[in-house]
Amino acid sequence: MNIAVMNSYTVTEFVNDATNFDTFVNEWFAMIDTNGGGSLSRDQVRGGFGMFMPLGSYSHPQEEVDRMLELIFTRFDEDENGSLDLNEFKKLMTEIMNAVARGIGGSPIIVALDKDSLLMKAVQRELATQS
Ligand SMILES: [Ca+2]
Repeated sequence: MNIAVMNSYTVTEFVNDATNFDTFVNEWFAMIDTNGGGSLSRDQVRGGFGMFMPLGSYSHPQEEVDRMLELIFTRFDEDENGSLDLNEFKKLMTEIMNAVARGIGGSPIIVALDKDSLLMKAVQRELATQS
């Protein structure tokens, strides 16, 4: 667990850094696409939530997760083939990070982060660009 200071800028800059964000999205996609099929099924996305939102996997009842998956696929499975390809997944990740940024707001906050968490990457990037 690391302590970091961040605000919405930390996250939006991370998303706006296209090369960096693409790498990040590709890494997550590869990690969630456990069978290397090149697209993510509902079960894989469900598993993915456990990885990037550890809170969700324990504190949210199954129906809530199902409802969230339903919403995600309705909105982001643009070709309606029942799975998310890399492009669709990238839009989802962009949306999630922007939602996180709005939640944080413009004032600096102190957060405790696991080293592998989504936000940790954003913080590390900000620190790297400052030095
Ligand atoms: Ca699709």
